[in-house]
Amino acid sequence: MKVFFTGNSPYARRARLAARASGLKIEEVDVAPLVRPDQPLLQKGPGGKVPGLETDSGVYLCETLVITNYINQKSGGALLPGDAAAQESVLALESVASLLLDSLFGRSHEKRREEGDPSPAFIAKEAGRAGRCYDALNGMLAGQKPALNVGTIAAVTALGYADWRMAEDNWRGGRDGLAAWFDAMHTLPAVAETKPVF
Ligand SMILES: N[C@@H](CCC(=O)N[C@@H](CS)C(=O)NCC(=O)O)C(=O)O
Repeated sequence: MKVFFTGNSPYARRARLAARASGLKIEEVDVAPLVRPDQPLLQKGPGGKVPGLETDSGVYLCETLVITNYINQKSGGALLPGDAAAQESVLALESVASLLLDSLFGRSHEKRREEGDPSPAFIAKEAGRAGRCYDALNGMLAGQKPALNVGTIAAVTALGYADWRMAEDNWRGGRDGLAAWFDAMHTLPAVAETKPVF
């Protein structure tokens, strides 16, 4: 199995963390830069985005949630707890963190758009959504020990992306429990090794 990534992609980081936590043998293939005529992912599917995953039988998968779900299934459930209630909590965490990352990613691109002025209404709406997500993550993760599952992988990645692209959100402000959890997660080698460089 192969996971295709580029260095600072928060979506690809989720797939890489899932790969490392799964216990499976998964090769990580750096396909940067994505913008070039011979971009290799376009040979595999129409999207050309990271992450991508090639299965052992040569099928190509895209979209982070599909990929992490596939890795979890192939690993026999290494990325989700077995207990039904604990599993639902992890999925609830993954869903909030996923929508936070989508919101941050969209706002970051709106701020950096190359043509025309950024939309203040769009930026304000997404900033409000991100604030609610930070609060929800604080409630879910304060006091939790570091561990890798689909929920914590999505959360640490979204917050790492916020540090890089949305420092003005100051997500740590008034959320000491979430900040302590985030720091503790970086004692895990996989998390420290995949941290975005900025
Ligand atoms: N919905 C996709 C988003 C992935 C995504 O947007 N990846 C970015 C890098 S962070 C990308 O590949 N961008 C290249 C492009 O837009 O062509 C997912 O969940 O995997």
